[in-house]
Amino acid sequence: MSFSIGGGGFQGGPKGALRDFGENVDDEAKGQVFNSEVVLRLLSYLQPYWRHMVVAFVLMVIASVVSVIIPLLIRSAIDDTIAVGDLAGLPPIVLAMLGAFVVLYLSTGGQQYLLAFAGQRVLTTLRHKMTEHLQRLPIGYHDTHIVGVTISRVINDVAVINNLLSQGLITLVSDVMVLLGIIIVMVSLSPQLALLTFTVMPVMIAITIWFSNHAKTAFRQTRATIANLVGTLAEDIAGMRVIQAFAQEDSAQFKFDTANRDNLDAHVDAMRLSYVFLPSVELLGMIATGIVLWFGGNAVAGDALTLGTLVAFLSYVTRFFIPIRQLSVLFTTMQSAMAGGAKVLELIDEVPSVADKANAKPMPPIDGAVDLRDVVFGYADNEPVLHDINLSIAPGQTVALVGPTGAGKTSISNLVARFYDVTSGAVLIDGVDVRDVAQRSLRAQMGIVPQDAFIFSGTIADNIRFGKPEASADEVVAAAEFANAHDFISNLPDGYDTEILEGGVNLSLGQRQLICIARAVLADPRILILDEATASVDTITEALIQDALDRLLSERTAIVIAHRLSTIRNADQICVVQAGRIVEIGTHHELVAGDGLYRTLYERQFVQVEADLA
Ligand code: M5T
Ligand code: MG
Repeated sequence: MSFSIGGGGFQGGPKGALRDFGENVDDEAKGQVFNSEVVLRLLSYLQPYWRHMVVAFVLMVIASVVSVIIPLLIRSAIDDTIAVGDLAGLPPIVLAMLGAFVVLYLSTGGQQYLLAFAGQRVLTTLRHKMTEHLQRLPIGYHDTHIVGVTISRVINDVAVINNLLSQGLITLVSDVMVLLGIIIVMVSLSPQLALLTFTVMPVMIAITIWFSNHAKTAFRQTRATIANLVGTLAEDIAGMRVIQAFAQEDSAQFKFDTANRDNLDAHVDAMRLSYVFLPSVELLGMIATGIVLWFGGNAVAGDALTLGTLVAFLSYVTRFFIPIRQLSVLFTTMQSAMAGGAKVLELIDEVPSVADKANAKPMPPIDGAVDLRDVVFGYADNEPVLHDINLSIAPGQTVALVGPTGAGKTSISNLVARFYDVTSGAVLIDGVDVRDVAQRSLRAQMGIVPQDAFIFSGTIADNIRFGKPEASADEVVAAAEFANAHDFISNLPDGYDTEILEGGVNLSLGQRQLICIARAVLADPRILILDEATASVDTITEALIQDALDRLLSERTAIVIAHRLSTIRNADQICVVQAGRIVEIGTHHELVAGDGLYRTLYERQFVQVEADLA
């Protein structure tokens, strides 16, 4: 079983805060060992490799048969040559045994190679499918799912499935075959000795059932505690700045240590079970060997049995317990694979709540008219956060959304970009309902500069050309110049090739914003949505940003969630949003002349600023 979070790039966001990270493991409580629907669907992923699987199966049959035959060769060597003093027949048998070992070696190795080959490819395909689907799932899905759990599905759950597909199923078939083969040969060699061997079976079955039942809980516990451990660690690393700022290292460490100790306890419990179970199986094997040796020895002395048969029998008894042991371990593998498989399929089956219609056409080149008509919208059912929103934006206009926190400004912009669908009413762009066109063709013509300027790891140039990967170096520089970012970038030692760390932490907030503006400039969207950051930057950067914004906004339709007075003053329309409704619309001068919310906001927030600027 693998719990590792492979590779770098693990980002447990603050979304996971205060959640129970182990929650996804609860599914395993159902403890299904076999779920035909899950198995059949997962097996369908093996279909492209059916030739590999057929060859692996044939090799497995060969290996099983050969491993059952080898003790018979030993018997023949003893009874037909050694015991009768005729050593002439010995070399061919020894050669045959050597040959058998070579066949066993090649068939086992080949089978394992083929299974790993197919298994690893299925794993890659599944991860591809899952991330492809994740990209298709709307923002609403990602906003409501814990990052760490989603990662765990793509990494850990897929890995358990691989354990089952590549090793489990074949182990199951080959163990059962070997077991049956051994039983048949043992019974035909000596029914009495076979029956004597089987006397340990009831005990064997009893302890296997006992182990399987306890292992179910124990291994489930290890999975739950490791998920919790990963979650805690991810959250701590994501929140390190806050932990250190509030000097909470000790309490964070305590929380981690608790999770760490729970994980230790769970593993010790699981190991203890294995340490009881596996030696018990060995012990039973020894007892069976003893029984065979005692009664078989007597039979050989009484000439009722040949020495070779006894030796072969002893060899079978030893082999007999290996598949049994493997099968009981397989039981737990199957269990996690069923749970993991169900979770993987659940993700792949997740129906996007915002999806293209079957006949969705691409959005024609956008002119830039945006209309919201009688829009009602809520994130959760029956709980609207926007009511009766009516807003008409002519091509090229800049509309500023202002209003108290939680009023619904970001929600309005979410609808225009169609991150969510309206509950009722409609969002029209150039008169076309956004639900009637393909999402990607729509968003490809829109630029969104989010509140938290998101920077990817990579170079500055890569970040600027994010929306237009084919852009030339000259275009990148031109966009940066337009965005007033060129000066600071060229002052960096590596210029446009400066490597940016994850999250853009080696850039200042103002620098990150300038890069995001350059990114939007290069993508040259017809409609721009800008969620201005409230964080204050120094006055020079502020002026640079404002200057860049003025130019960026002038050529296209823009919806700006504005906090800067200068942006708001220059807007063609100002929309005052309050409690999910548009309560005032007008220009700065119109609204200041009135005595509504805008004027209050303006007086409270901006008059001082304006005095400073004057
Ligand atoms: C309006 C709720 C939020 C608030 C209301 C973005 C978002 C919001 N909400 C959700 O339930 N889920 C979401 O993903 O909707 O929120 P808003 O539109 O974000 O308000 P705002 O942009 O005007 O506020 P602010 O603080 O950004 O100025 O009840 O809980
Ligand atoms: Mg907002």
